[in-house]
Amino acid sequence: MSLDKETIGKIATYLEDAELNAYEVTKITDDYPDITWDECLDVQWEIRRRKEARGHKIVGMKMGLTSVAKMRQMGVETPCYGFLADYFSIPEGGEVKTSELIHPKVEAEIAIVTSKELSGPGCHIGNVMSAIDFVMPAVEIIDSRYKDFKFDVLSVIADNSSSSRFVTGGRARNADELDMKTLGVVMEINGEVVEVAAGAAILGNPAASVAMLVNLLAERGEVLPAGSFVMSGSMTPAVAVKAGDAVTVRYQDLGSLTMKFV
Ligand code: OOG
Ligand code: MG
Repeated sequence: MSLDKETIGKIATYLEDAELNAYEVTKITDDYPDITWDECLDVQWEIRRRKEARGHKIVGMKMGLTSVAKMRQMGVETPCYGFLADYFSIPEGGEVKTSELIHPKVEAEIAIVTSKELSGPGCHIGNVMSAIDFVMPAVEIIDSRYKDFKFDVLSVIADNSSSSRFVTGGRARNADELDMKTLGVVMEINGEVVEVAAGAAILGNPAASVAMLVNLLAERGEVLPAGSFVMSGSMTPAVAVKAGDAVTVRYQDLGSLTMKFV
């Protein structure tokens, strides 16, 4: 089956309206059971185009479902990607307004900022390692627009891979000062440790996740420009949060990140 431009636009409106007005919708594969991977990406790129047309800047990319912990939690075994718009960014120590979100969850991630353009196909971890400007800690706040946070890989790709908010900062480090595989992370909510993990949870190494992103972008004739900020995916299962929660994520060698849900 192939969906025409008008239908792609209609699905983009359906999902972006749900994001902007913070309400749940049924997953798109219920209405379009034959929708393809490429068409779901067409929807995501159309949502991105519309945000840019309204004056928003795209400030980074994210990979999702790159750890076994996340794949198990969501019942989806295929990694996905999404974009980060300027208004997704919450300052370190800042407040996340739950009234703007549906059912937020937090994820502990490692972000990589690149110094060179990366292009696929055939991009591998070595290419990424040689293009790392620095590494930063990041916490993603995901918020699926789908009812009960349940979806399949096609639906989630169209929904910009549940992207919603993120916090970064901490202590940026050069890649040669770190072992990203053994880099440990501790997530605390209201002072209680809720998850612990290490960088190897991300496809063996967070840099492998960036290589995968580059190869997925190549399928659409896109490259990852120099200076890109990329979140490599959650090392831990995502943890649901509510107004009143204080979240601290402590990273080995990268400092810590805090935020408050209001
Ligand atoms: C999809 C996005 C997952 C991650 O880091 O694994 C993701 C979801 O679980 O809603 O951002
Ligand atoms: Mg994530």
